[in-house]
Amino acid sequence: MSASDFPALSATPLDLERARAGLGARRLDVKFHYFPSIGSTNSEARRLAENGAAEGEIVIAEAQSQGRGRLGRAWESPPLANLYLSIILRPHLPPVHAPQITLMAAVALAETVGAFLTGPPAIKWPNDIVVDGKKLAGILTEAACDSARVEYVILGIGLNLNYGADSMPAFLRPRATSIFQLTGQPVARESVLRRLIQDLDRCYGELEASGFEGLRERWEARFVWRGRLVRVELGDRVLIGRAQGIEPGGALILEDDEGQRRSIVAGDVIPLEI
Ligand code: BT5
Repeated sequence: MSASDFPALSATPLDLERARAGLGARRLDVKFHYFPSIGSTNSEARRLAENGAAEGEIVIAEAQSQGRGRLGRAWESPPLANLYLSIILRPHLPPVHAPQITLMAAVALAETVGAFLTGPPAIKWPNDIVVDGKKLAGILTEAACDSARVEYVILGIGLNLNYGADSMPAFLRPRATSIFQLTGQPVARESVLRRLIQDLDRCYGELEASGFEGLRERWEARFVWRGRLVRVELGDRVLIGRAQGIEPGGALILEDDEGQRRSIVAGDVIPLEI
């Protein structure tokens, strides 16, 4: 089967009423801002948050012309095939704990996609969901903080659903996948969206109620590189060591040959052994 075998499903715009049906979100009072096409849902969500938008407002688009990853990288966002959304959160967290939103979202996202796959998805610190070594989803969180509190967090999620390999640019094919590629079946995007919001709502509630400790075990259970030798690129520096899990605050623990432990707050992690 190829992507062109299900044009009707892949070309159908999102039915947000269908996604909402039976949603029952408690923590997030979901309100959609829908765009057939947009530059970046994160940028629009930021604009809305700056103008006072409430927690739970969600910018969602069928396509992005300037979908963003971290560090100026691009997120491939072809029309009508996947999910691209950005949720406005106004968490009661000290700024130092803002990175926990990314970790919480990774747990929720892994639980969501796990419901649509036979094999377990893995979490690649800090922001990727991978299956069989290929990236299925990415998270881009952007926070506005002052010294005492987080004003808002934009939680951006790109999740590949009905993205056929033949629709991907060649550079992406060896490193990315989709639910369709993994199962051979197209998936109703509304079902995944509903489930994703429910899982985020639940995990966000847990984070606010009991901190990241309550989610940490589930995060660690899916952590793909525990004990493995990795290279961490920190912009101008490179560190090598074994990834040993995460700290309560969400930093990656890297242990070098001499047993020295370091906390990595942000960076790119590349495995050095299979
Ligand atoms: C991420 O960045 O993984 C965060 C991606 C967040 C995208 C969402 S979509 C909705 C919201 N609005 C936005 O503008 N962004 C968010 P990073 O770890 O930097 O990974 C980027 C890398 O992933 C790229 O350099 C590619 O190698 C790869 N990539 C790009 N598009 C992809 C896709 N559709 N699926 C899988 N991998 C992709």
